[in-house]
Amino acid sequence: MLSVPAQPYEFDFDPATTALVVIDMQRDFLQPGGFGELLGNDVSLLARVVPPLQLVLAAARAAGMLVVHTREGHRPDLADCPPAKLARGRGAVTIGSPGPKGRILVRGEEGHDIVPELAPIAGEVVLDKPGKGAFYATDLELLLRNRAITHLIVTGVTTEVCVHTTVREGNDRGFECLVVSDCCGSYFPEFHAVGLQMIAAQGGIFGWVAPSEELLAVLAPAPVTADLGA
Ligand code: TIU
Repeated sequence: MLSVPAQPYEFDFDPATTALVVIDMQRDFLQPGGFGELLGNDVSLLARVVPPLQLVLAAARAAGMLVVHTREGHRPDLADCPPAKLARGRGAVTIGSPGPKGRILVRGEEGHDIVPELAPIAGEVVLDKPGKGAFYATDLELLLRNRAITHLIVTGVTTEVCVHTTVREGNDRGFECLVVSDCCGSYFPEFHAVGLQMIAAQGGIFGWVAPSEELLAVLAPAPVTADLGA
């Protein structure tokens, strides 16, 4: 059992029963011309999430943890996109419209895929989801229960939208969720800050929050150097 100093108190977990969940680190949210920019956001604000998340991903892999990558998006015929989602924002350009990285938020298009720095490797779960939460209309809960997963370490974008929705869904299903603060990001820094506070407030109403530094210190501790003076 490992113990990470966190808010509101330490998060205890066993890597064997914990999954790292990487939410929607897709070109469509992180790079120009995708869904994030279409919604009026400065997508460059999310780039800072990538370096610490690379370290956490490497540590989770080294610890043999289950890794789940999610992607928000839709079938090419948009049959799984609610009309309300398609219409939201009243834009001329919307989900399914052509963009510089292919059709926006459509599965199989370049923009829909995960940024190369965080590309999944063989054996990892890549979960396509039509909504904000990773449990809605997916087989995520079944996959986790089959692996006896009880704890989730949640990262990705955006903090107050897909990360928050997923943590709320996971918490209601009985999963213990740790959100890694610098491995999540938002187009709105104030939403990021308050979103994290909302998770850990009230004794951890939705879960725990800790920076990657604290997680890495227990998951990937520096190799012990020999005491040559002895
Ligand atoms: N992945 C995710 O958070 N989807 C969004 O639409 N986020 C926004 O912040 N818009």
